[in-house]
Amino acid sequence: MNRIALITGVTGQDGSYLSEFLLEKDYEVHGIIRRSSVDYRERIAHLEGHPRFHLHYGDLGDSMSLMSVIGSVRPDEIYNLAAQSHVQVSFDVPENTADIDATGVLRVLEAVRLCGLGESCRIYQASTSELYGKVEEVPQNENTPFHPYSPYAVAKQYGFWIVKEYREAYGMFCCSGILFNHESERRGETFVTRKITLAAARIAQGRQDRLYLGNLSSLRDWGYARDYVECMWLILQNKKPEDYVIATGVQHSVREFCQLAFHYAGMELEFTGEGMEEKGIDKKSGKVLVEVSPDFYRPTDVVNLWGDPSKARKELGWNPVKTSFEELVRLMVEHDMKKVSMERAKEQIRTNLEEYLEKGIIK
Ligand code: NAP
Ligand code: F7E
Repeated sequence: MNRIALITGVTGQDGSYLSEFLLEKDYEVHGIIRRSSVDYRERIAHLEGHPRFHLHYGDLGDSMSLMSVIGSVRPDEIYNLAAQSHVQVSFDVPENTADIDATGVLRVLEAVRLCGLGESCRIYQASTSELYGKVEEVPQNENTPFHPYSPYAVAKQYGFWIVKEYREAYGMFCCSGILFNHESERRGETFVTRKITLAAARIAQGRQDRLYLGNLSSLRDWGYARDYVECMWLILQNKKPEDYVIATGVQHSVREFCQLAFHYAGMELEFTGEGMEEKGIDKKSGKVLVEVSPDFYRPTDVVNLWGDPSKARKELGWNPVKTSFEELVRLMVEHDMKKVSMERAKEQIRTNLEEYLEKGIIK
């Protein structure tokens, strides 16, 4: 019998990698998707039609849909990855963020309990280093106090504690992975890493003049998403339900990410000036390629995230540095250089076709 996993947030960056990972491990994988007026399943399109991959409509804001899917699928493992996951956006939609990222977790836990699966179903909750927020200790581990510093982080803090509560009150096997930033070729295009790699590729190919960013000095512990989904699975295979910090243990600034990404795209950046006046200049041409814009500053920003993955390394046998920072940036830039080339080629073909149609060369 194949084990059955249910993934909320299956269309997201992590959901897509986790689906691939679990299918390779012979799981039957079910995913919850939202109805959308446009097709937003690009990341999992290659999995649709797989005999062990099934999608169900549902929403973390809708208890009935969760009860219905969980009750019919009766999963052995649930990976609750669904969330309004953008920190800056959480300042614009704080109520929705709280509903999905906080109460949504409670809805999943209650649905499992009410469907009579409390003793058999293991639950992974996608928690976050944003809980450390205005950090009280560097680097951060499982014992570092939380100081959430955005509506997103406050909502995720509820998610963390309600998971712990269900574990202690009902003896359920539910755990949180406190994951530090993890990126990939599938990262959403408005997160800083992907925004940078796409811009570097567009600038290198003459499709964009300049990149505008916010706080260049912000520090992050960036890992590779493909490596991190393995840890989600390992956490649920553990003997005891426990929470784990998942990070690389290596820290870099947004500025450093930028310099490396532009380097892989064939440009060497030099940063001059300070604060809002800081600029990234192409050493060869002297052109300003990166500027700071107040639009990308947050009302409160988390600026010093650095994880200590010792517990995960020791207890789960997980390798936190499988993919190095340099390799991650290179992978993302290479992917985006190809993506931009493809876009250019498609546009050229469209222009040629339009011209041929206009001239009557083709009908
Ligand atoms: P992502 O790419 O933004 O994906 C989020 C997923 O949640 C998407 O599939 C989205 O569906 C779904 N979703 C949003 N609202 C929903 C709702 N109301 N009902 C059902 N599904 C909903 O995020 P990610 O980077 O894969 O992250 C996965 C999880 O890990 C999130 O919970 C995030 O907060 C957390 N996390 C991420 C990181 C990181 O660095 N990536 C670090 C720590 C924690 P649509 O496609 O329909 O929008
Ligand atoms: O910002 C700074 C920004 O949006 C990183 C989510 O997956 O990881 C992610 O949240 C840093 C911040 O990610 C721009 O101020 C500068 O300090 O890429 P980000 P995030 O906020 O760390 C955590 C762990 C999660 O849980 C979340 O779900 O970069 N920054 N300039 C910028 N950020 C953005 N987005 N855009 C800029 O132009």
